[in-house]
Amino acid sequence: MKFHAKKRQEVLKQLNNSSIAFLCAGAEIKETADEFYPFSVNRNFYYLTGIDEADVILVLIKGRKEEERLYIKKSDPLKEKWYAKTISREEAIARSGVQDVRYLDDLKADMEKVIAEEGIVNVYVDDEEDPIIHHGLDLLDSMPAFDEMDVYNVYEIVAKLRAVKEPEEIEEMRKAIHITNEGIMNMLDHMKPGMKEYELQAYYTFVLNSHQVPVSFTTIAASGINATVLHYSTNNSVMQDNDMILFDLGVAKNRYCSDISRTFPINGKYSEKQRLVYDIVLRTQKKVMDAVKPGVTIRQLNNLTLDCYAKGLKEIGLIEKGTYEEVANYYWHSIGHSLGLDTHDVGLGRDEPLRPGMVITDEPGLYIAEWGIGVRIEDDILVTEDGHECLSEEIIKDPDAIEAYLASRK
Ligand SMILES: [Mn+2]
Repeated sequence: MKFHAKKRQEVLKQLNNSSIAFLCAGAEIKETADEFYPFSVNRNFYYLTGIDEADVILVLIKGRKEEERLYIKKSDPLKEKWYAKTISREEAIARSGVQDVRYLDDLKADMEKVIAEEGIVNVYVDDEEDPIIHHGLDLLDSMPAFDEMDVYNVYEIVAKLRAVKEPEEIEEMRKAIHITNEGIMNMLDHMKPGMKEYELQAYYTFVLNSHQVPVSFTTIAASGINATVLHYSTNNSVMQDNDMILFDLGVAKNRYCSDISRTFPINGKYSEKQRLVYDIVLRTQKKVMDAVKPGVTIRQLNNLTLDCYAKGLKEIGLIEKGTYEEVANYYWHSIGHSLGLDTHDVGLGRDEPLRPGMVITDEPGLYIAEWGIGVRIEDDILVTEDGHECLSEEIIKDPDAIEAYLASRK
């Protein structure tokens, strides 16, 4: 992708004068014995470099002149016979566009030189507060030259940039959504009462594996009353004939996430009550989508949701007065969130006006435990100059179309 160099320039612009910023890819984390967890790159580092590999450090220098450098590991021929090759200087240059690529062994000595020659007095690390992940603080501890300096956080600067997507990023998300759709359709083709939720989920996972992509978060496959638990993910119940199944799932394509929810009738036909609830959620979801445009906030969209629900739930006799407090018994999350390199992506506050290039989810749900019914419908929406584009338009959600499709299966 071509935007990394541009983003590094934007970060450099926002640093205080006489500063160094460190952005670390992160390290592999040991699971047990000689096994490691799948590597999960620091997304801010990845955003600025396009490099998805452990133990690489990006250094941005804003001294008397501006500079960018990458520090990589020296290759270890014996290790490479056991595992994979680590990134070479040529590859690092090609992927990131950073021309000055050096070895980690030289980092400390180099930094002492830079501090002296460039008059550096500030240092930025990339510090994620929740969960507490310090990308770079250990590094500073190991370099006494930084002891007396003011320490700043580069996290917010990068997070703000990440909230508005480049066209290449949106393309990756479109690919993730296509694969998600394929996985959902494969489940619909095999869905029948009596299966375990995880058996049906296996048809989804099969499609992901055949594209060699991981899930973007733990798949939720919640039938019947399980769907009233927002993050149910044990997925081990038997799917009953007259129940629905709620899926909340996604794919990560080159780390770019999709996040989709759909709720299907297990036997192919919604019951009257299920259809009542489904229609309220779908009507609300469409109303929210229609309202997405630059300037609107997530909080405003959520209030719109509450208004729709107050009316809808009163109509079907579940609430009396139509207050937000009553609605909160059946809907207690928010209408959506930013989507990108993280499923719950960074950089967009609830009261922040949407801007063109942002991608958000539109995911109202209703959870009616006394009826054993939970419905959530979620699409991924791109904010455009004059409104929005639903990126996940292709994924079936009209209830008549769903019933017709399920009836047409062989
Ligand atoms: Mn979501």
